[in-house]
Amino acid sequence: MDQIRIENLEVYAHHGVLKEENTLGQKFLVSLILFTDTAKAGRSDNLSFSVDYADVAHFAERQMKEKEYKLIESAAENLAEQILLQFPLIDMISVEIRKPWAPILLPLDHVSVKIQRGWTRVYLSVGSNMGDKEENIEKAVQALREDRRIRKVTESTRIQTKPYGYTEQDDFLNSAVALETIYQPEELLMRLHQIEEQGHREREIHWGPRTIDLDILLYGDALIQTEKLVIPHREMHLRDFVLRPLVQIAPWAVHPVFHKTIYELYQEKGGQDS
Ligand code: PH2
Ligand code: MG
Ligand code: MG
Repeated sequence: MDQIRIENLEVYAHHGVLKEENTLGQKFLVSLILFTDTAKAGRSDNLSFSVDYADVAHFAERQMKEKEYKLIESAAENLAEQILLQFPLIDMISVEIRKPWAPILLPLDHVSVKIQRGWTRVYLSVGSNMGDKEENIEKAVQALREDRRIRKVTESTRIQTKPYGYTEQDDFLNSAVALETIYQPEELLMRLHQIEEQGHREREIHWGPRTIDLDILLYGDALIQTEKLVIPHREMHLRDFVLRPLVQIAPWAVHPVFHKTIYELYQEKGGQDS
């Protein structure tokens, strides 16, 4: 991916854990790498197809001065997020913040943090088998669309499916959703739980009837296995009600464990109910 770099932007600000740092302030050096496709701007010589580095630099200086943080980690996190939200052509950003005058009573060049953040493509499975199923799904998708940390939401068609697993329950309405997000995986999980709660999801029987269920299938090509979260979803490749809508919107997405496309996984299942 192409890069636009802003190196060692000097900003006088007041971040710090120590009181002297907050009252006196000190010099910060901010370096940004903007990952963005410059081809169209390059071919046309037209700035409107690119990101104006002057705008980004001024925006960054304002962000660094406006809010005060104890940690340069927080200053960097905030700066990365605000720039990603403000400049949609930036897919990913590296933010480095240096403190050349860090008051630690020892000589040093500088201390710094450097982080990389960006928009990650995510696929969700959506299901409902209680109440007004269409409306439950519609509301959940609407909530995703309205979240500023989520963009480019597209939904497959909604299909009626037989309950898989615990079968003594009503048929499901299922769909798949593609989106991009700047939420970290666990943050996204918490946000989805929030949307489920707003849809009056009651967690009673495991795999039982539910008004709305939002499951993360893929998060970029991340492999995650914690107590709370397993990505890729551990059974996505086995479930027709997941693959059938997903293949509509992401046939060439690659499962990062099996190294197979969604299309291949769907074909292997033979499009059969499972
Ligand atoms: N979700 C389950 C269990 N079984 N069956 C269908 N057809 N659709 C679902 O969304 C579904 C299911 C657990 O989340
Ligand atoms: Mg589920
Ligand atoms: Mg779930």
